Amino acid sequence: MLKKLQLTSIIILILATPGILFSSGRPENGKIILKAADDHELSYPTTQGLLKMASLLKEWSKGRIIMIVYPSAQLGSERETIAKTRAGEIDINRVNINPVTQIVPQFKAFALPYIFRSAEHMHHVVDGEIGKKLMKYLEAKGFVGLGFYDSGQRSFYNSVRSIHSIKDLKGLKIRVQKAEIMIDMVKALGAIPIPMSFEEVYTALRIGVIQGAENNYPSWVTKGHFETARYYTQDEHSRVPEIILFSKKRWDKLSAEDQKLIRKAAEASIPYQRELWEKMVSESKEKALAAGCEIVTNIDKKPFIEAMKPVYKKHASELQDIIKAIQNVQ
Ligand code: GTR
Repeated sequence: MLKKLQLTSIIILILATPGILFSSGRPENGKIILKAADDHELSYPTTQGLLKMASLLKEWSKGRIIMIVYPSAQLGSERETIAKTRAGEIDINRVNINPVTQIVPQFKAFALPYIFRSAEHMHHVVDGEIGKKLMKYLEAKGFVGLGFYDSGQRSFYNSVRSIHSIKDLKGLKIRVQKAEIMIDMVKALGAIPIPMSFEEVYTALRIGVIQGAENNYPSWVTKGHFETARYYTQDEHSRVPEIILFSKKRWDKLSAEDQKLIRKAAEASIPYQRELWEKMVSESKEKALAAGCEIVTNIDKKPFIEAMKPVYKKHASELQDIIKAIQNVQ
């Protein structure tokens, strides 16, 4: 199935690019060329979501709006692409909410440990009024938010031992995204947080600079982390979504009709991404088990939830209204 997706993606990319490969991103012959970044490979659900958006845009604009998707962090790490998007060098950027919390702290509400009860709860929150409200804060920082993709639950994995309780995490060097809330979360559990970019994790695990990391099943597997970090414990400490950002600098130069079309294409790609996501989670889990990895699913989460109190105290005290609103969403 992945091979089929990859082939489709390559075909879409080729169809979407004739004659514009070396474009500066500015309109040529009336065409609008949009540069899009993702740090996952072509077959990953988020990149596939962007490719869906690209093909819809091309179809609906009759070939006038061309979106070129650059996968596998070709345009830089998340932190770099976020800066480039703000500067208008990248038009569209699919990133995780964790690094965005460094720019728009209100988004910490979506990154807080155990804030969402389930995938459905998260969908209702991010797709509803709360999601729209938080997206508005992006504009003053140079971004327009187009929608949220799924990223499932994040859990710990490591190369040393299987984790059955918090004490098993003690002293382990765990890579985290460059986001204070993640650093504090790992500290609160007695492990040592090591912030580094996603692209460095594979080698860092191999050479033993870190002993573990935390992520969803698909990232653990597609990035090859499972080859070294063979113990995964489904503690599900966060369910932080992905977001599609558009550069405000570039957005403001587009006509209202084109803005509408782009929003519509992004929205239409969301259910597609979420469907692929579900499949990818089970495929990744199966692949890791077949490779002999150990997965712990029956962990008591109560002590983990309890241990997160300092994280809430430090990061959520100004977010009480949003947190209440999230909890009230059914
Ligand atoms: C993944 C996410 C990536 C990146 C990565 C990380 O779940 O899809 O964009 O944020 O986590 O841990 O850096």
